[in-house]
Amino acid sequence: MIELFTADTPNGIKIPIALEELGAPYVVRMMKLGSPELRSPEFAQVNPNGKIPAIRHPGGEGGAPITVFESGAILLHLGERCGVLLGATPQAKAQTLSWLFLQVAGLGPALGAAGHFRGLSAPDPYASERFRGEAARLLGLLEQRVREAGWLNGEDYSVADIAHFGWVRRMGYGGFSLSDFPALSAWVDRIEARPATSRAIRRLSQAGDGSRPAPVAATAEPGAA
Ligand SMILES: N[C@@H](CCC(=O)N[C@@H](CS)C(=O)NCC(=O)O)C(=O)O
Repeated sequence: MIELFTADTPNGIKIPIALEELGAPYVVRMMKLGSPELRSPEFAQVNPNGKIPAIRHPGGEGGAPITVFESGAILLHLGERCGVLLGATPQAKAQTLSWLFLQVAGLGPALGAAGHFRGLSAPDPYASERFRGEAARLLGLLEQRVREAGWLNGEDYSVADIAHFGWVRRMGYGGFSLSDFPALSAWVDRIEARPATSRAIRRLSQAGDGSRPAPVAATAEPGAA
């Protein structure tokens, strides 16, 4: 069984959506952001960087668990294990990687920083404009891609769409409105209409906020991922 360490955030929702698409059984360990548990030695065994999302499952050398952190790495790891959600043709696979990396290295950090500086009691105009401007540019690029290609890899639904979905649906945090991005708005609706997405959103919302500490030290239950 896969253990998923997560929270109800734009990065945290990506992995349950992928797991639900794959039909892989998993147990949710909700982690409270800002809690000491994220920086604990036990959780460092799963993610030395002390952030969610991260996963742990059986299958490593000599019975050791396999651990993966960084949402983009987890999405690729799961897609490779199951041979799905990565694109069917060489060009679609290449595009899946490209748009996935643009999310984790580009839009995610830009929207996160735009939201952070926007939320300051005394906003710094330079920082606000820098990150808001970059996020706006990237959202414009995504809007164009989705309008022209449907799905981000140009062929079918993939981990690239899942990665961007978590952030695009929460673009309000960075001071943007989906109503200004009609193609992205329709793309969000299409992803939200997928049964796997509804199940993932429901599962996280029912899992609490991590106030009751997750048993990080527990070893993963036996069974194939
Ligand atoms: N690049 C990482 C970002 C992970 C990240 O920033 N996670 C946030 C929640 S969305 C977190 O764990 N914050 C808690 C902290 O930094 O203490 C990924 O894509 O997984």
